[in-house]
Amino acid sequence: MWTDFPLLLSVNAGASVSLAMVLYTCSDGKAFGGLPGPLAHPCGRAAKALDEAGHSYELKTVKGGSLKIWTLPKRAQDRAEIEQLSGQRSVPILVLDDGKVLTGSGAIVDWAKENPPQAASVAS
Ligand SMILES: N[C@@H](CCC(=O)N[C@@H](CS)C(=O)NCC(=O)O)C(=O)O
Repeated sequence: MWTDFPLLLSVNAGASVSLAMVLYTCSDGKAFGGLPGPLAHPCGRAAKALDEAGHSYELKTVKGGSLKIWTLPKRAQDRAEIEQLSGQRSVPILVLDDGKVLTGSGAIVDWAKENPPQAASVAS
């Protein structure tokens, strides 16, 4: 039988939940990020910028890629998590400690340059 039972939530004011940053890339991961200019692979470019800035993060690779046309039939399935997180299917995306999502290598590279690890953890 259902009774009016108060929902008790225990909140520890001093506690903080720390989530690791997650970089999602295609299956090429960090590869080819150091190639010059337009030849650099977007996912590798994002990873390189984070590495050079000294950020630690979890790397998750997803299947598919616009040039890998044989993966097209499974694109929606392969990129479901990316779509849920960012509203589109392209990688790289970076999920910050606070849950904010950065989409695209340009945004990730800019963020890495502007937010050294210490500033990033103080701000969150
Ligand atoms: N302009 C984007 C391009 C990113 C891009 O081409 N990503 C590929 C993987 S390397 C991708 O996910 N393409 C979309 C798709 O496969 O659906 C950026 O610089 O981040």
